[in-house]
Amino acid sequence: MKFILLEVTDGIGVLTINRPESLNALNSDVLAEMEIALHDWDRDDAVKVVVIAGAGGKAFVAGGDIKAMLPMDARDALAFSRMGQRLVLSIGEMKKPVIAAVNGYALGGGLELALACDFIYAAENAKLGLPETTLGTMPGFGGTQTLSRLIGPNRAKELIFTGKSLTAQQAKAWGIVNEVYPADELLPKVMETARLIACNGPVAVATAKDAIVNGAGLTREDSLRYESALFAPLFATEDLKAGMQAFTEKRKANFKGR
Ligand code: CO8
Repeated sequence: MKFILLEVTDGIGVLTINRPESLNALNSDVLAEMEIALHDWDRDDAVKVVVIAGAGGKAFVAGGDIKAMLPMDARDALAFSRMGQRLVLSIGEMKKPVIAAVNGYALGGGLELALACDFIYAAENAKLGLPETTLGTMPGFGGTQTLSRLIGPNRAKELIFTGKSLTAQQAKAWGIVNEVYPADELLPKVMETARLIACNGPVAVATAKDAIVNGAGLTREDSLRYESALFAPLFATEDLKAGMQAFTEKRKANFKGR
């Protein structure tokens, strides 16, 4: 891989976008490498949780690569947007939880990528926004949909129409970011949370993610039916018996992922 770094420690895969000279801007090569890496990790039992970060300390991702987008025509733009959206959808479909560690700028496609993750922890220096309209374009990597579903259409419109950025604390107040930490504590805190998740039953975590992601578009009744349909088969897993048995014996369960 040329533009991403991959490291697995204690069941946690850290994918670091590594183009610091361009503030980790996303071009089609970065997207292609991410798609392959995430696909592989989702099938790898050694990886229980995924963290996405940006190299260099100044940015998570400062957006789609403006220099790569400038010469695009409408056909190229459609292909680029669909490629990015495929990545967004695949993160939602992954069995493994994906946490975004936002250090510095998460702008445009960078915020859209972070929003595609299951949740975001940010450093105090983070700046989050969708400045695409300041460039004469608009979010094309899922942002119009993910942001308005997360914070409501009115706040999403304000951010997208003005292109202004939020500080990490403002983004937390708006429900975009779960937690904010000093920059040097961000990755350790993300890893701490990832380790907590990695201790839990992998099938249960994956199934809960499925219920939340795929139940969201259903009617209330259908979503509850969907939840039950996912809940019931967990009782046929070894992990559920191991988890409940361990509780009755006042010890920690050792989950096997089946
Ligand atoms: N694309 C390409 N290069 C970038 C980008 C970017 N988005 N952001 C920064 N860079 C480059 C700069 O050009 C510069 O390179 P060079 O030294 O060769 O000139 C280098 O990174 C460092 O950047 P700056 O010198 O500008 O650093 P500053 O600290 O002065 O400013 C900012 C930092 C404020 C983040 C500034 O770089 C900036 O405004 N960047 C652009 C932010 C932006 O507008 N992002 C949205 C882009 S559009 C988008 O994301 C649409 C995506 C939709 C589809 C995606 C599908 C996958």
